[in-house]
Amino acid sequence: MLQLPRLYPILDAACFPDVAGMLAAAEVLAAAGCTLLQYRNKSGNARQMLDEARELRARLGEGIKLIMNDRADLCLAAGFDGVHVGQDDLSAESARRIIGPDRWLGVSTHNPEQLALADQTSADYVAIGPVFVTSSKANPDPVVGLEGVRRARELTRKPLVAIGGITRANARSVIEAGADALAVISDLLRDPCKSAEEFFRLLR
Ligand code: 3NM
Repeated sequence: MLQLPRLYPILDAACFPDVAGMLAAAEVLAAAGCTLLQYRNKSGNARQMLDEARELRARLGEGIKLIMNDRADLCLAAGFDGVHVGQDDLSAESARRIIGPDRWLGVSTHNPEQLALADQTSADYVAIGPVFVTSSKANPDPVVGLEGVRRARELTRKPLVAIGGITRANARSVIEAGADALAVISDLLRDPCKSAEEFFRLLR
């Protein structure tokens, strides 16, 4: 089974003024000690996404695990380490067929039914969210709260990633509810280095 780091930053292209800004944030996060990053781009076309993903790979080197959001094909093309699929993307098994047995596969879930189904797949980790209110996702599912994280923990032995509205202020409570790792977009944006270091300190 995977050993996920506590902090799982997501680089959402929409949160940066340009690609250079996103790449700079990625480098800062890597320098601060992050070893797992997800690249997310809900509005770019395939070519833009591949260019940006390859640039991330080139800048960050092989020492960091890079996960592609949604697109198993681009995961392979960019030399990423895994793909993360949502409920409207390829199914876990279809994504698995594309990426093969060794790359990481993550699946988003938003309720106990989805989580129990994801648990039966070959996913390497499952995500549950949104834990709290988030403004980083269009049309988010209903908030599951810490109770949703506890319930998810009861339903799977796979590594559990919590996502949605997670900040330094609530991080500890989410881990205590049973999450193995915290996926974060907004609370890493303003000062990625300081924020990542504070997350690490809080989650030790
Ligand atoms: N997925 P922030 S919530 C990308 O519920 C994403 O699956 C979610 O961003 C889910 O840390 C979310 O800024 C947004 O709240 C997370």
